[in-house]
Amino acid sequence: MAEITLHYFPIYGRAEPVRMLLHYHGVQFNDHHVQLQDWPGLKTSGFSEFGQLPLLEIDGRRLVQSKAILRYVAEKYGYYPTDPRDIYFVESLSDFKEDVLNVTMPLMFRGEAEAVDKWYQESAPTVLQKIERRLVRNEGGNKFFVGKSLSMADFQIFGLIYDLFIIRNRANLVQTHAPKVYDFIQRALTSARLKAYVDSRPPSHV
Ligand SMILES: N[C@@H](CCC(=O)N[C@@H](CS)C(=O)NCC(=O)O)C(=O)O
Repeated sequence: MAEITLHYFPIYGRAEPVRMLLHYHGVQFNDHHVQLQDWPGLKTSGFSEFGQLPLLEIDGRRLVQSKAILRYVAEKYGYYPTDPRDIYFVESLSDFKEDVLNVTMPLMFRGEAEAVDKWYQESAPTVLQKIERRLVRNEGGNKFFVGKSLSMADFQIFGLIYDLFIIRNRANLVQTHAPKVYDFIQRALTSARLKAYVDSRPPSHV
């Protein structure tokens, strides 16, 4: 089988749901961490169509744009719905997650502790409550985010909550403002492959 390679910086960020889905599904892939000093050369080489990472080499193609990459692997491995209503719920959640990342990633990157704390205190509760409401309106919140089976949205929200709250000692915020989401995270961690991955991955530089 042709090799699959994911190129991204040594951070979780925009590539992590793709890594999580591939690990969960048991897909072998090379997880290439591009070091910052190597990036300017790679960027100007035209390797990435839009001059950004992540980039996934798969099926003889180079795919760019993290959400499109995730959608591609979700379709390929069976985590993308076919019903238009479910597609809407997956995509709107995906866009909401992106809105959150667009705020939090620059904050984390700049490493301004005060601004980060302010975000957790003032904005995080509302974000969590919105995600909780989405989960609860599907099957009472006891299963998946969309429909009756695991979808791309579950990987995105798992990645967002796990990396933004659980590993940053903010699990209490999730328990308080999004208890069903907290249970969802615990359920996801019963997947041996996903758990093995998150327990063994290198720390994110951001
Ligand atoms: N919309 C793009 C954004 C990609 C993006 O901003 N990538 C950043 C890292 S998270 C990057 O490549 N930065 C280096 C650069 O732009 O030179 C996506 O979702 O993939």
